[in-house]
Amino acid sequence: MGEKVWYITTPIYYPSDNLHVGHAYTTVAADALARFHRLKDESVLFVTGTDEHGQKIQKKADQAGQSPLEFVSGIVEFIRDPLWKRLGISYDDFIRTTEERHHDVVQEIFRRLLEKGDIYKGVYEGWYCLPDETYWTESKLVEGKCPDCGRPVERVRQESYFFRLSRYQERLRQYIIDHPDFIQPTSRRNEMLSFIDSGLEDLSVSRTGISWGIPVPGDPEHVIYVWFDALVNYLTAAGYLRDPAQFSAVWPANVHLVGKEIVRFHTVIWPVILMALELPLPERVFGHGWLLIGQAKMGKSLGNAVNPIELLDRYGVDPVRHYLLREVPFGADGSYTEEALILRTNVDLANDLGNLLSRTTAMINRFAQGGVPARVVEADDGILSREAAKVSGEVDEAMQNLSISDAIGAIFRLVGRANKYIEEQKPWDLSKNQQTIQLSNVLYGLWETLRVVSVLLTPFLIDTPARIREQLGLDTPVLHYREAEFGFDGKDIRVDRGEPLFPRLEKPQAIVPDQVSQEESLIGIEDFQKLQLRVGTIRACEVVEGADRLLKLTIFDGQRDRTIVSGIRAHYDAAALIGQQVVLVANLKPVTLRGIVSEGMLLAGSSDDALSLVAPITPLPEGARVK
Ligand code: ME8
Repeated sequence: MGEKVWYITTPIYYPSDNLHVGHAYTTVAADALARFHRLKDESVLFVTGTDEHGQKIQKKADQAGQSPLEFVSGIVEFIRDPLWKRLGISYDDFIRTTEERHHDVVQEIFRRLLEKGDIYKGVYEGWYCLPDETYWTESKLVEGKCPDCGRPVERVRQESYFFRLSRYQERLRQYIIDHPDFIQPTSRRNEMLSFIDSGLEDLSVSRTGISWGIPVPGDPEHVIYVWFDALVNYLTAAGYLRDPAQFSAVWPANVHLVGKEIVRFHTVIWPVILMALELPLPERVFGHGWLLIGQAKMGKSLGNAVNPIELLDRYGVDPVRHYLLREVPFGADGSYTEEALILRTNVDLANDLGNLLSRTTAMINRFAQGGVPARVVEADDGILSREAAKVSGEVDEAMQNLSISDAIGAIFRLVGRANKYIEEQKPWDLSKNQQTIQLSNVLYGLWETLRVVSVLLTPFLIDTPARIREQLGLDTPVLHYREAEFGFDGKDIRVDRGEPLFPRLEKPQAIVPDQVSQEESLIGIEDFQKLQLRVGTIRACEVVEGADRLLKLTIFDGQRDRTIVSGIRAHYDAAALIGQQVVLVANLKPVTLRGIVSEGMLLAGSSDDALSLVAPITPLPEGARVK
């Protein structure tokens, strides 16, 4: 038997409208997982697609004066290109439920279950939620409305085919108990267990009076319920009944990634269909949280959907992916705001990562004439190599657990550690003091860390890993996760000083400056020259007791240590500031704060809750004038 293919799916989306950032969220997450497993040399099948049948789509098409197939085809094309293409979605298969391969599998499954008696014909009388395409019994309604979406339901009475969920209630319950990883996160598992305990009734799996769907075999008055049709896509794409060799390599799926509102379909109806077919169940169904606008779910019908194409136009693919993958712990709900996207990009990508790269390449040019220095093991403190090894292990583990945001968090911890290492090691002093072996090791360590970071970021970001590597002088793509460890020989490699990786972004409202107020407050150069701004290095830092906003800093300004009291305590850990360079106003009249004489002021940028000290991008001698 060949190797098991790692099979991951997203929900197949309704092409009833253009997709929004919520759909991009699931799809980008699945893509990162697929890319991660490919980087580990596994064969991967990553499938996404569209759920094209059902009454809701038919109504939309009628309104647009088009046939349902015409109507959805335009949207589906747009989803594939430009939407998924520009987001870098590396799907292996895109399944449309209107394809013949799917039609045949759905009918065959229906036929088999009819034959087994797991599907039977009866009369359905109850409630139907059209937007959700879901049937409900009286007892499950909440205040007479759909318990999932809160919208009105309509009364229906019709002949229908039923699927015997009730027959499998106990078996399903036991399966979920015996397989603690089947439904994740755990909170969703508990919800499903109590749903099952409240009793499973047989499910109506056909409708009459609509034509846009797959007909029940032998009874074309009935079309198959759209959720039954949709769930089967996971089998169709795996080659079920069509390609036995592919199917045995692919099935069962490793992960069905879905939003939390459709976990029930995937962990009650879907496993029972598979049990009835005597097929193994997927390894896990992971129900992630929602992106919210304010308190409400971002959604097509709520009028608060954000168009991913606009974000891509404005920010480019990597800031958008980074934000979606990093901002919210995977599994939880989280608010979407454009301000948070900008802040994330500035802090992580422009500042931490961008600065590390520009400082490293600048120092290699300045102190090693652009050639990657060799590592001299005896003099190596191993700080960065150990941290890199630890982080690549953590990323691996987090990705196996689908903790995508934690994985990226670990990578940026490594970036942060390397930035701090520069301050600790002070390569400019090593150069001045001609400590050449130590200098080589430090520069090599920084270069290696950035190379490892380029490997670790490969599943998440599309262009950035190659852009980092280009500046590092590497023209080879990342091929394997194993490359995420120290030991690369940088001999003969020339480092390039390229463009900044990410420009710092302005807040959207700040992009258009207010002309009038700007002119009123213009100053001449002579005003600016009154300010003496100088570079200093923080030598000591402590909290000011009894003042929860203040830190007391000792800063060397090139001539002497001066004390400055600054209101930045909420934003910085005192110990972490030691060794950092800052810009200070050196000719400010001293003031006494909390009994301490403060001789100057630190420059910092701030907006709303964010604050960041201003510092030279590459280190400067203390006392250097800023102008
Ligand atoms: O449910 N936050 O399709 P759909 C996070 N066709 N994710 C969101 C989201 C949000 N605000 N909004 C949507 C269907 N999603 C069925 C699926 S599968 C056999 C059939 C994502 O177009 C999330 O993955 O309504 C959610 O489950 C999916 O889009 C719903 O997409």
